[in-house]
Amino acid sequence: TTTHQRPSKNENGKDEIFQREVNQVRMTERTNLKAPKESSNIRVGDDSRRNSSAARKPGVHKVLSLDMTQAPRDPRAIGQFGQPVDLPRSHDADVRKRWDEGQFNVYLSDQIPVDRAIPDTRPETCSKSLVHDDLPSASVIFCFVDEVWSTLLRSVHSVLNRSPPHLLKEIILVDDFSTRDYLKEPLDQYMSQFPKVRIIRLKERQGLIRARLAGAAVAKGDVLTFLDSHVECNVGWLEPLLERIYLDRKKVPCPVIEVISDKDMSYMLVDNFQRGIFKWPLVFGWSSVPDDVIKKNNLTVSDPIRCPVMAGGLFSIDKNYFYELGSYDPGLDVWGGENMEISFKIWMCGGEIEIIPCSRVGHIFRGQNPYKFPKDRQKTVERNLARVAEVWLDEYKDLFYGHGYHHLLDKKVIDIGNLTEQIELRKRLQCKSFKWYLENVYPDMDAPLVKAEGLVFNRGLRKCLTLQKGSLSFDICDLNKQNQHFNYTWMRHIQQQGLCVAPQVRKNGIVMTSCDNTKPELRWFHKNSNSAENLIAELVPNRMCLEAEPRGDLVRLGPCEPSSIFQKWQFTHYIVK
Ligand code: LR7
Ligand code: MN
Repeated sequence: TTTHQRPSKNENGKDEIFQREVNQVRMTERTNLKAPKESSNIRVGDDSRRNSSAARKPGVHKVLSLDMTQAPRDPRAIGQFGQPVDLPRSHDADVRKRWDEGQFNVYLSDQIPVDRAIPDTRPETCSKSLVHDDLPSASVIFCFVDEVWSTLLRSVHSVLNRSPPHLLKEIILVDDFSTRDYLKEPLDQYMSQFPKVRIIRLKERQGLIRARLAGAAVAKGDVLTFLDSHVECNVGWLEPLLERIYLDRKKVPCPVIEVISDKDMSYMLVDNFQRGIFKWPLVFGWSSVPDDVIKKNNLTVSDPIRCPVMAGGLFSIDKNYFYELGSYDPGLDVWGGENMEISFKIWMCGGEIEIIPCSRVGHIFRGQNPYKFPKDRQKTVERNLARVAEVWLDEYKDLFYGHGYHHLLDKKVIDIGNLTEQIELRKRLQCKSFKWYLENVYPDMDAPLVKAEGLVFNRGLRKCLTLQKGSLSFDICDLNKQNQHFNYTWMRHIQQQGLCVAPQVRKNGIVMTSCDNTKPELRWFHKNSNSAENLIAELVPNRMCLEAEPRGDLVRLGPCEPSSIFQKWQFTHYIVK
């Protein structure tokens, strides 16, 4: 097992990396495949199956593993069968020169057949599993902006060649205002040989979220299947997805997303039992299904895996259900956050997200976005996430803001736009709370509502902060005294009920005021540790600290002095270290 690293979607500047375990796949016996007999050969665009009695008969059949029956056109081509290509060093300059066109090895991709074979990485039982004959049909939607020619074509060919024709209603290519010439007439020309492929051109750059909505709006199939434009669908990928929706239209199945190497273009198998999760502040990642969940449910490698969140790019959803859910928040711009939005929406409003191990699609993971953002990239993504947090996270949104996004609360700094419709939608659908989601869908998630709580002990006085008749003083520490209990929150408030400790700069005093997330002056820096630490007023100039007056029982604001024990404070419980 090797480790494939790719940057996470964390946009707050930290270079957090989520790792996806991958394995190189050996050449399979497919290499020796002979040309198939005519009869077993189902050609692209051939709809004859629809009218055949076999397809009409109610019942089930084995998943169709279409192009397994066909030998590839050119078995000796490089990259064939998904094998890694090690170009001689003499090509390094060419590789480098073209890298930025797609943020992967474009030079190599252009030399690999657009309809190459890839290894069948499904668990063994998959090719024998049964699906219904009367599955819903799918519209496959690819959105792209300035996608590389060879990868866009490979994506389309993999769908055409590996989807049962009677289930593939159409392929919709949504051009999100690309600038490259080859994506204009040459693309129209090329795709005109495939009656099922339609191209939609957006008149201005909309971003992938609104581009998907534009594709969905014209789709004629029963099911929408969204894919990124640099993927390769594996054999038998479609039917297992449609089968889940057939069984329950509120299931939202995702294929296993495998890794196409950005360097050598090899197709790599990922580990079993991986699911999509998030960490704060709404950073997507992969993690193993907890062992107790596998044991309790007797999960085998081919069973669907319930996922707290989806990666975003690759999934099928019943078209009507997609619209019942209010589709995507159309206020989300360009890239990012929409996977969180749709995931919370699906789970909280009665649906389910699953990864289907018998459905596998390779995706080129890239280190950077190869296209420009109309506005600042970081600002775009954090604005999207703030919209999601405001609509879906309830009281847990403090955890989002508290992980490096405090600045988003200042309405003068960023305008996250109008959310009335999204909030209305959530009410109308009678969706459950985020607390319910955490408890029922993602119980292993760590989501404490406060960072520290309990008594606030001052090391100098050896007494505790006490709130009496609206003002702060000290008293002998006593866990039974409710007026000595404070929370240190994600907003960095020192809080009792709705009241917050606030610095009064002119008098070097301290007052209690109503807590308000948008007021940075109510925030205190405090290192969570088991020794007493300073409480530093965030917005006050010249670093001022909360301190106890050594002789009185008063609290005041003083210039921070690292050695002063009267400025050292300790909460009873530190929930977050
Ligand atoms: O403005 C844009 N317009 C577009 O049409 C920006 C992008 N796009 C297209 C783009 O050409 C591509 O086909 O949208 C698709 C997705 O963009 P990528 O490939 O740059 O996204 P990604 O693979 O880096 O990121 C993942 O997260 C995104 C968050 O908004 C989307 O949900 C992507 O679909 C998603 N990709 C996957 O889930 C594949 C697995 C990667 C992971 C995790
Ligand atoms: Mn992608």
